[in-house]
Amino acid sequence: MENLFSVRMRAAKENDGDERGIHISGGEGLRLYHQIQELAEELLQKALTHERGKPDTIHLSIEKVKENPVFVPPISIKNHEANTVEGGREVACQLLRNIGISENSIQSALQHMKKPKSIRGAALIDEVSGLRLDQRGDKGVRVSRMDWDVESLRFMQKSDSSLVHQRAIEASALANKVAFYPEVVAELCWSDDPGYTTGYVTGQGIYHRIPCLKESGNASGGRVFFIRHDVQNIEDLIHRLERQPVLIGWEKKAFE
Ligand code: PML
Ligand code: MG
Ligand code: MG
Ligand code: MG
Repeated sequence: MENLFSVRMRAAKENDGDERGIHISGGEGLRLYHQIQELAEELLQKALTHERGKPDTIHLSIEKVKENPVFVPPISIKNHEANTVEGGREVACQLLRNIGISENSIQSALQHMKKPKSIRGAALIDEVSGLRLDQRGDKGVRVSRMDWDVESLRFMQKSDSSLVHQRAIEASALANKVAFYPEVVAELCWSDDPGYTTGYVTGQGIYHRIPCLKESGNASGGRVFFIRHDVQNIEDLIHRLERQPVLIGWEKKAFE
């Protein structure tokens, strides 16, 4: 039985008045000791060559995970079609309506996603009122300590061609962790990277990949989690989103 390590990177550009700077890129994974170097190098490469620009600070943190990870079986993936941003966003909005998210909340999420200064983590909003529930401002909630179980990913890749793209692999690991919590009804995401225009909606056990969620060249994006209206303890949910180690897949082995 081997220990797992959480390997995390965040890169930022300096910005007067904001000690954490402007977000450039982030990434992470859960790996065994002998795999740390490989992932750390990949993440450093990602930070140094990112299309959002050259960072002034790069934080790389490597930490032994002390809790046993929870295995979360992956949700299914559905690929949608759209040729225009209007069309892509309409697909996203219709999916959110079908999941039961209110029109107020959908509009509030879109306003958030269109902000020119995208936040580093996710915004948590009420599924009915659309009001922001976390108190994290520009930082948002960074979902952390999750990764695909490698064998489960290989298995999923046999039936789903979208899981060959590194982006889709990383984003779906995060989306699977988020969808696992019953307090989260749905998620809307598109990248803040100007060149990447595919995003997704998750809800009711499906990761819906949607092309054309923004114009190429646009650096606005992020994540919104729609939270059940009756959730009392938002801080407890935030703690699990940030700290609970989760492997996406089916359990075959145990870690000590
Ligand atoms: C990001 O990298 O910032 C988010 C990417 C979301 C879309 C991932 C996919 O292609 O499925
Ligand atoms: Mg990212
Ligand atoms: Mg859920
Ligand atoms: Mg990004």
